[in-house]
Amino acid sequence: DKVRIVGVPLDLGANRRGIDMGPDALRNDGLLQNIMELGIEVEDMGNVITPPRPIDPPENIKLRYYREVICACKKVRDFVSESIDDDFLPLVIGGDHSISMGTTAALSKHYDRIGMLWIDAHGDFNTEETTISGNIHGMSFATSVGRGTKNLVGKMGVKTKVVEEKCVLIGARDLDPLEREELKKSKVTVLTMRGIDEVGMCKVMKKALKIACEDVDALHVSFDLDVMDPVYAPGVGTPVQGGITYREAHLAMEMISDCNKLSSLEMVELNPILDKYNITGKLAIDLITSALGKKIL
Ligand code: DIR
Ligand code: MN
Ligand code: MN
Ligand code: MN
Repeated sequence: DKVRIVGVPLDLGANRRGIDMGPDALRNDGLLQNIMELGIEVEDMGNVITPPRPIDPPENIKLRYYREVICACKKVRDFVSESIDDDFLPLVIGGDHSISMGTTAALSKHYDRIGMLWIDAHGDFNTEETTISGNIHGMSFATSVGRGTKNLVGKMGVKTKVVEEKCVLIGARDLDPLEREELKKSKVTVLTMRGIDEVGMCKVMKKALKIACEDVDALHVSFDLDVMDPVYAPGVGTPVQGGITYREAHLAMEMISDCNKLSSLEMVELNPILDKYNITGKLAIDLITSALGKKIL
């Protein structure tokens, strides 16, 4: 097994400063060492260059800084694509969640049928038409399955191979009204916090993996740290009460590792400025190692 790290210090897809420091915080907390200790070869491609925050206010308030976000995502696409060419599993560390548009574009160049787990308090299923905030990190799931306007969809120059019916949203508890309606009409399976409360993470993950791992040639896992309960992950841009616990998150990652289909992993929305004693960064590293095969026994 070989892993290549792609850092994306982007915060223009979100509305808060600080997320751009996520990738370096993870490195400082020992991301590489922790992966190496698993006996996995790991390379760090460093951070992609992201455009500076423009001085002028965004020209389209329903799609804030989309030119800059697209520019950064193209670089993510190229780094991730090169990693796959070189037989490395891409580990993309954010950065705000808009970077998924670059990752899924790269995967779409290499695979024909991609399943995806989107682990997030939010749906990220907005489009330019449904968004309230205008922040692109709330649109990256929709864009990755080809939904939305031409201002985002197709901008990576690759037709998406992420299959909507092979996508599962896990841990959702904060959906915007129109986003919610679009999700319900879509073929995405939504496994909410209520479902986790009712049947437990094990059953939820079994169902999710059955959908996203069978009859696909790649599995992408996109993990937004705000899916965690803020008690365990205070260092995120948009914390939401009532999230998953430390153990539930680990169980999910261990089950992902066990399915042997993982082709790429994203860990996003770490905000070191809001973190307390780096617990969110350290949690992110623990979760990454679990997904990469770390076992208790
Ligand atoms: C909200 C928040 N639904 C939006 N989304 C976030 O801006 O569209 N996603 N924070 O992670
Ligand atoms: Mn290639
Ligand atoms: Mn998200
Ligand atoms: Mn989120």
